[in-house]
Amino acid sequence: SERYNARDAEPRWQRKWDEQAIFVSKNDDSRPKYYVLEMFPYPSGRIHIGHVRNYTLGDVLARFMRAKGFNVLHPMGWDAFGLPAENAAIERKVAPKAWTYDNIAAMKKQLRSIGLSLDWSREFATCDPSYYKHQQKMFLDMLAAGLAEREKRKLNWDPVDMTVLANEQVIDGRGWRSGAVVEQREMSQWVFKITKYSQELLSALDGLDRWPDKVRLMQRNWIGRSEGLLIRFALDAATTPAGESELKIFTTRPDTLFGAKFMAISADHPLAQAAAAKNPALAEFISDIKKIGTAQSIIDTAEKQGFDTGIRAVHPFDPSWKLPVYVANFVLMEYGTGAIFGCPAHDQRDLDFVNKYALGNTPVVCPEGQDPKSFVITDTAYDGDGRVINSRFLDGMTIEQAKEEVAKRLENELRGNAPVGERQVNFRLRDWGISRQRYWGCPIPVIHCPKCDVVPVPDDQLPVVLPEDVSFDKPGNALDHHPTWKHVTCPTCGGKAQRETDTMDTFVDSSWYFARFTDPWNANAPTTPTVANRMLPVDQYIGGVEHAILHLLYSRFFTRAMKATGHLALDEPFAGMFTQGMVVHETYQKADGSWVQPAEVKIEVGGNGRRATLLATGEDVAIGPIEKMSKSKKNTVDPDDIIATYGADVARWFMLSDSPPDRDVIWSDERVQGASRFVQRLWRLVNDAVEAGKAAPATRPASFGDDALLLRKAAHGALDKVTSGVERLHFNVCLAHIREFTNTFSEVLQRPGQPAADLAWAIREASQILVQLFSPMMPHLAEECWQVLGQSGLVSEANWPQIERDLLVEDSVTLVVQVNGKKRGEVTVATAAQNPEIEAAALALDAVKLALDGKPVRKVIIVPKRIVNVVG
Ligand code: ANZ
Ligand code: ZN
Repeated sequence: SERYNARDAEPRWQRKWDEQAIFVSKNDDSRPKYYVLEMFPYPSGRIHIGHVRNYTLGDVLARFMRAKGFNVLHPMGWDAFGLPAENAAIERKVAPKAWTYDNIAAMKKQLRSIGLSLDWSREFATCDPSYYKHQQKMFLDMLAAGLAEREKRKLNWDPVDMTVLANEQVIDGRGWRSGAVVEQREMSQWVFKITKYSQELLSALDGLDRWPDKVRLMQRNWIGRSEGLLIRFALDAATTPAGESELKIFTTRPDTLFGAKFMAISADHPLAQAAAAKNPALAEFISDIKKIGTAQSIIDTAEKQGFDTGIRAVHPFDPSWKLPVYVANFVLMEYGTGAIFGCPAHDQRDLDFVNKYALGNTPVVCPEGQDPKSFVITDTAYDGDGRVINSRFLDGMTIEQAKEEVAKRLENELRGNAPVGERQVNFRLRDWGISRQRYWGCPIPVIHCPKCDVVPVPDDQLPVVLPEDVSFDKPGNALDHHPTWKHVTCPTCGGKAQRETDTMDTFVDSSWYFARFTDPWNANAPTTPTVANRMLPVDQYIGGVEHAILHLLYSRFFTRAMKATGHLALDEPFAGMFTQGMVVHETYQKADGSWVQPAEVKIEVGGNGRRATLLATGEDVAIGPIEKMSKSKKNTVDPDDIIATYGADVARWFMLSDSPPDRDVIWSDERVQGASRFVQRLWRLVNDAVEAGKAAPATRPASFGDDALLLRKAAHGALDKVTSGVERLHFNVCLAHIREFTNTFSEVLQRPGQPAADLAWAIREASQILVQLFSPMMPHLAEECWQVLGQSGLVSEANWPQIERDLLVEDSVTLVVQVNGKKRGEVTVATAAQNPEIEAAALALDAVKLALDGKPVRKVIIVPKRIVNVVG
């Protein structure tokens, strides 16, 4: 037979699938549903190899579940708003909309060439007004439900360009275009009240048992629940500005209260402001440390700095004990109360701080087994377990006991009318700021009226559509600069008013698209609840671990908000979550340090290992480390090139075969060529099998000879392994079983002579099973083979083969052999073997003879299929 020609076959089958609309799923289908979703792409212009991996993983599952009889929903769309479209507009003078939709068209063509079983009838882009209309409606619903609010937030302000900058537009503290030092400015922002669900979002993680543990852990840490105590420290009046009398702090370690050496407050704390009013040096310090911004990463790495305000706080258990109050750069106003007491012996930040300002430390928790007298802390704080020391009435307690004791005492102590201490649960999670001062996003549908304040845009005026006649000549928000768009009359009073010019964070767009896919045709509402409730949750969501925190958390919140506003009736959008690994590749570098693309390099494998030269000139290039594919290192491969050279099936097979889906896969041309050879091998095998199977009787033979049985066992064994492997997304393991089965199949086919009727029948059965087994992975080749096998219809529509369980029974069992209860070896015998045979095999073992040491055997006890115990 001729070579399999992917270039010819692949587009042909893709057209056929399209014409017959076999991947379109109907909402009124009575079969059980299965919703497979891969994270939808940003239309950057071209798909990259990571997309190919992501969508292939989902596609294998989708095709498999379809064959298993499920009504599979496997949709695709575009996460289409965002900054790159505006940058293109600035750099290349193309309108963001045109740029985006052109990219979508180009990428859709690429996606089609991969042969994915997608339901394109549900396609949408988040920048379609028919999508964001509903998002605007939901924003208004959330506003009415108290789930959206205005809040003052700090933003990056570029003082030269006079504009707000997105975080990614701030490079080393400077504006990307102006180069000016960026300032932090407070402005009113729209936020979603995700913190109303902090506890619920945390607790519900326990039920997400088909999520990777690491993702759940990342979410837990992000939500950051901590139990602690609020303590009101009295301030020493003589040192304190008028009007201030106490300092409230939040601590998770009240057990360390006797190790306190200082108090610290945030630069934004009202007490800091009050103290700075009379102290210019302090005011200057405050303005200095505010410049570094409030990003946690900066604060964690910046050197600890403080300024003694002169104010003294009084220890809650000792009126004569005064603690200095510092303004410190590591205390955030946004967490707890914006104030802490510092216990250097048991907190590294506090220790760094006291070591800088020579405030000393007293250890108050001593590790078990350590002599308290010799326990000193110098550079490393001790945050482990132990017994409380140096702490008066707490001495000898465990940390937990001491926490409880301090909480009890301070709860019961009143100052004014209020207790000095109060238990509190704190969360790190902040409300979700969704305002972006950018053009290419979903407009926030409110109007600001000087008389009526914030007025929602009436429903019948939705969507608030982005104007297209915008100019990017000026820095900042093109919506704001538009000559007319924002000037409107107030829907309430009819007076002059202005539209909100902020647009929504693009994370909002991706927080509900999975719900929209269930009924994207509904023009009147974001969802059709009966349909959404039936099709959701997504049974298997697949995407990169880089979205493990925010996107998933926002989607989980948004689902709850949609439930609260009547659009859905579930809490968790994704029942199963899978994070795929990256596609990585070697890097190549010329002597001058410039990076070279893999396609320009020739690799030779010789005695001294691998050597790389430039194809064009023959000059040597250095082989660098394997890294994530990136434009900067040029270690990318273009999916189009791969598909043009080898076909999509080869790319898919390679991606699936080389490592477990959750690990990184190293792109290797050599291995891709290996996959390509395997495709041809399968093609030949199937064609040979057709020949050999010609003599097969129409009905199943009553019995099978050895060769037929061997083949049938291999086929059904592989079927069993692949079936359970695909369900668990162990694709690389599945592929290994397919290869193994292929080997057995080839061997059987190579037996000389015409196969007997029973074998011919088994060959025909095996070839059908084989084609079906690899059809989720290599669907084009599978269709071509299916046709060669003389099957009517498409393999993509065929039911998954039935496993014959009898063929899976193991031929042999292995039993542990003991002598007088001690393990001495193992014997493997036929499953059908009788006791005398097993006994003989066990006694024949050298290890058994040795252990018996010439003593007679008194008894042999056999536990079927498990143990042979020889009693000597
Ligand atoms: C005294 C203490 C002693 C603390 C000790 C820790 C160890 P989590 O677990 O993340 O909730 N803290 C409180 N508010 C803060 C703020 N706004 N900025 C910076 N740090 C703040 O952390 C709670 C601990 O972080 C609190 O417990 C407080 O320091 C600090 F050996 O109080 B601790
Ligand atoms: Zn008004």
